[in-house]
Amino acid sequence: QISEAEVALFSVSSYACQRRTTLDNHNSNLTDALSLLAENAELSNEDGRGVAFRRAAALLKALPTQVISMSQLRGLPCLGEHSLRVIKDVLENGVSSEVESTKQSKRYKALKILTGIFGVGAKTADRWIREGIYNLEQLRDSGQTLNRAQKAGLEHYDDLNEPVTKAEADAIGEIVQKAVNSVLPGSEVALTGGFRRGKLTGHDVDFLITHPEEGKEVGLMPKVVAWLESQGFLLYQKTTRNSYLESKDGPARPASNMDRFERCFSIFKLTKRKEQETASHKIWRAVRVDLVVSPISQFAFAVLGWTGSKLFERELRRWAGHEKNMSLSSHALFDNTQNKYLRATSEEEIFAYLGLEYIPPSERNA
Ligand code: DGT
Ligand code: MG
Repeated sequence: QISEAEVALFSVSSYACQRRTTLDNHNSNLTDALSLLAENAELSNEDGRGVAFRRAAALLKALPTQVISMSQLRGLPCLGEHSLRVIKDVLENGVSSEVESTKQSKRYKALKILTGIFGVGAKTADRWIREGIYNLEQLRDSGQTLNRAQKAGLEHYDDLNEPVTKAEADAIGEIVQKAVNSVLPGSEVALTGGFRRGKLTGHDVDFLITHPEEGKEVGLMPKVVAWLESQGFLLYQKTTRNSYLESKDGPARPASNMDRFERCFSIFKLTKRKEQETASHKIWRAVRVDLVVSPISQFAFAVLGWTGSKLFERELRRWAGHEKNMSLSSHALFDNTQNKYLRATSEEEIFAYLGLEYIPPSERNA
C-alpha cells in the first residue's frame, strides 16, 4: 500500500505544444482506453468529445512515470470528469467497462471495418450502417455505388490496413526522390508525418516537395505524378489543386485549418524485397502515400504543419490564437495585433515567434 505522501505529483503544462512527448509512453494502459473512446467519438461525429479524450490521453503520454493512483492526478490540466472516470476504472479494474462495451458494440465494429476502406469517412459509414451494411461482404452484395477511391480502397483493403514500416517508407522515399529529380532537378523531398517523429510504423507515408527557387514548384505535381504513373508505381492517385494564391485579394488569411497546397492522395505499388515475399507469392503490396507541394516561402510552415501529431498541430493553433492573438496554418503565421504575416525559414523561428520552447519532431508525439 502506498501512502499519499509517497505518491509522486506531476507538474505538466496545459497545452500539448508546451510539452515534450516522446514515443516512450508509460501509461499506454490508460491512453489506449482514452484513444479508443476518442476514436469512437470522432467516428460518431462528436468532435468535441473526441478532442477532450485526445487531450486527456496526450497529457498522460507526457507523464514521466506510470500512474498508479488517482491522487497523483490531482491538479493536472486536460482531465475532464468523463476521462477521470475512465482512468479510475482502468486503475481499479484493469479495464474500462465503457471501453469494453464500445469495443463489443455492433456499431463500433462496423464503423472500424467500413472506415478502414480508403475513401470512406464516418459519414458514409454511418449511412451504410443505417442501410444494414456492417461488413465488406454486405457492402459488396449491397450494390452500393462506390467512387474511384472507395473501389481502390476495397480492392487493396488488406494491404492498406497492414501498417507501413520505416523500411517501406524509405523505399518509397527513394522512388519519390527519383521522380522529383527526373522532372525538376534541384527539387527537395522531405519525409513528414509520423515517420519524421520517429514512429516505426504508420498508416501512410507523407512527403513534402519544394524547390529552392520560388515559383519553380508551380506545375510540379502533375509532372511527378505522370512520371510515377509511367513507371508503373501508382495503383491510384487523385490530385487536388492549390487554391491558396488564387484569391484576388492576395494571400487571404487562412480561414480554417484545411490547407490549400497541391496535394496528391495516392496508392503506391511497392515491390517487396525477396525476404518479405509471403506464401501467396504476391511480389508487391499497396501503400498509401500523400504528396504535397509547397513553395519554398511557405516550406517551414508546411513542414511544421505536416509533421503532426494531429493533436500537437491542433494545440499549436489553439496556443497561437488564444495566447498570442496569431493565426497559424500550414502556409503562414499571421499576427493579428501587428496585422502582418511573420516570415520564417525554419521551424525553430516559428516556435520563437509563438513564444514557445522549440520542440523537436521526436517530442511531438502528443
Ligand atoms: P499515421 O500516418 O497514422 O502513422 O500518423 P501521422 O501522424 O503521419 O498522421 P497523418 O498521416 O494522418 O497526417 C500527418 C500530419 O499531417 C498530421 O499530423 C496532420 C497533417 N495533416 C493531415 N492531413 C492534413 C490536411 O488535410 N491539412 C493539413 N494542414 N494537415 C494535414
Ligand atoms: Mg502519416
